[in-house]
Amino acid sequence: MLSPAKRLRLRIAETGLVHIMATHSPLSAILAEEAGFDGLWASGFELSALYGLPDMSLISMTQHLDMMRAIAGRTTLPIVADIDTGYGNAINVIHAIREYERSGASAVVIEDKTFPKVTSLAADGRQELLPIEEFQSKIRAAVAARQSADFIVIARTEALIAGLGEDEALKRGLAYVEAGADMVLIHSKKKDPSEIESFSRSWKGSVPLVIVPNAYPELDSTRIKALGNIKMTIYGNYGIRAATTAMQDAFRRIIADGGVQNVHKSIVKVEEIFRLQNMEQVKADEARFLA
Ligand code: SPV
Ligand code: MG
Repeated sequence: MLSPAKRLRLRIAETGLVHIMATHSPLSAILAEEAGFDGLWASGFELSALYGLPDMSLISMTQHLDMMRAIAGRTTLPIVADIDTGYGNAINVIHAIREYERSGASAVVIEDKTFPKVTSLAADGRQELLPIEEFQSKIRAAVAARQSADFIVIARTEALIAGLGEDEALKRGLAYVEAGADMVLIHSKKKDPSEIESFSRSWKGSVPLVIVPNAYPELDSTRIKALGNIKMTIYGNYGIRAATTAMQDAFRRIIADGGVQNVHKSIVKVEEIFRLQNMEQVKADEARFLA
């Protein structure tokens, strides 16, 4: 049996572009697996939102790890864990890598912001970056701490998010490759893909790129593949947004209708939830062990 990390590496090599869906719960992970994604993004933004909190280093590593373990227990897909800034300095990163790898992650993304971070897409968010050398040390620490060579360390630069421009972003990306990163995630909050496409065309690094097309949704797989060096796309907040849309719609209709008499026709039946809960297995176990 190949490890999930090995399978993720093979899938990247085979397809040239893996599609990674954001999750905030085991249920959302099961739905992403059934829909056909290549892997899961254990998103900090989504888990923060699930708690009704902003994505600003308020969720602890323990909370995020607990959820990631619960997700790993209900899916066979590889998990890319969003560990934000790595929860501190290089020493914290070593601890985080050990914990996440042991808990079933196949990859981590670490970003070059200072702790505590501010969510990337907020207009006028405070975006402060670490000095390059300090972040290189965190990447070196991550690479040294992994047990399996298949575990993927992704370095994320927030240079474009911080408004520092493409030259700084390229410089940082190359420095992180030199420190041992397996892939570089380039993020942008510009409402069109021009910054990302330009970065991709200028990228001379020896490792492939990762993107999170949240702000520029028109960058679809055909356009991404045409760029040639982006091998992973993460659908960063689509799980929690889809869930929010569905709940807002159903909850408002129940209030408006004065009951559930209409809404029940447009949502899944409880039998579908039983299926997702694996109730069949419970029934079989009952027959076998409780008879
Ligand atoms: C996340 O999903 O937690 C991310 C992507 O890091 S973003 O929120 O766009 O920064
Ligand atoms: Mg995040």
